Amino acid sequence: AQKATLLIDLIGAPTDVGAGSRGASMGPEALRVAGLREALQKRGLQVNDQGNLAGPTNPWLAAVNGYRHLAEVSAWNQSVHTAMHTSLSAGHLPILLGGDHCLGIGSVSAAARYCRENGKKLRVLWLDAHTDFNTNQLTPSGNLHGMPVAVLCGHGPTELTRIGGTTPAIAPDVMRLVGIRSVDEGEKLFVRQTALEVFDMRYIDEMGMQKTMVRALAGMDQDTHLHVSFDVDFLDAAIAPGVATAVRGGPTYREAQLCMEMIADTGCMRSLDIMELNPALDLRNGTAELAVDLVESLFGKSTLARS
Ligand code: Z70
Ligand code: MN
Ligand code: MN
Ligand code: MN
Repeated sequence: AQKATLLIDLIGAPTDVGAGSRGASMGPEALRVAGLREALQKRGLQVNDQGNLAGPTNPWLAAVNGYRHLAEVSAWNQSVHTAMHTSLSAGHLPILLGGDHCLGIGSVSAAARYCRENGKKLRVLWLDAHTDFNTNQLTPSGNLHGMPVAVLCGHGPTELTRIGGTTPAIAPDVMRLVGIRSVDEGEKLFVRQTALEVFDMRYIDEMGMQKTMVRALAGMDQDTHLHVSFDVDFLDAAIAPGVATAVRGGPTYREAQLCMEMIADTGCMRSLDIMELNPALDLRNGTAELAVDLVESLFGKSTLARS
């Protein structure tokens, strides 16, 4: 019954200002070409494609004070924050079509603000090869897509840390990072100090995806708003070449599908990001099609009828 009334807003954010290579700006259109809206409609969901947000172009400049394109990243995140918060406040389920993962700042801060305003508990599932926990002191690149988790936890420039109205936007203990296999040296220590809950690939290899997801999703209830931030580089490089930094040793199709199915089973997901898809590096839009397939699982596609 709830499903019939659930309205999905697609919000495109065509930019790569936070990335180290160009092309994620084409992500929203690639997801549309791969049939995202139609796939969701086939699941009985109502979908409103809002089109794309507007923002500054990518100036492609060097880092200043450890940040590349801080002003542009801030502008894009302000727009994303407003669009996501407006959708949530209307009772809709927003899906952010990235765009590089720096936009997780605007998106997660919107979910956090919505939860604060409506007395809900927040859980954030960060599906990624990377922890995205760099600061301007730790970053090897200056690329802000390597910093959104740190910014959300209050570590970063005020232009970004205060986008959600309060700093920090989230407490580190609402985060669960899954699929991690690439962390920079300085970043490792900071992740450890912060006691971020990380389910890295070694953990998944030893425990299996099923037990991993039971743990990552533990402790949620009907008052929990689950935000899923899906960096497409979460997936193994062999099945998802259409990302800027494809990292080997990631979840297989079967592991990723189980992960998505178990998220769907909670019934708690209320917002979603699909990030870092880079059509310039993809093969015949195959990574976009794979992302759409996995999003179908996120919204309850299953092999057999479920009770
Ligand atoms: C590296 C950095 C990164 C992608 C995040 C990489 C970060 N840790 N790459 N998402 N695609 O530059 O901070
Ligand atoms: Mn409405
Ligand atoms: Mn990421
Ligand atoms: Mn990543």
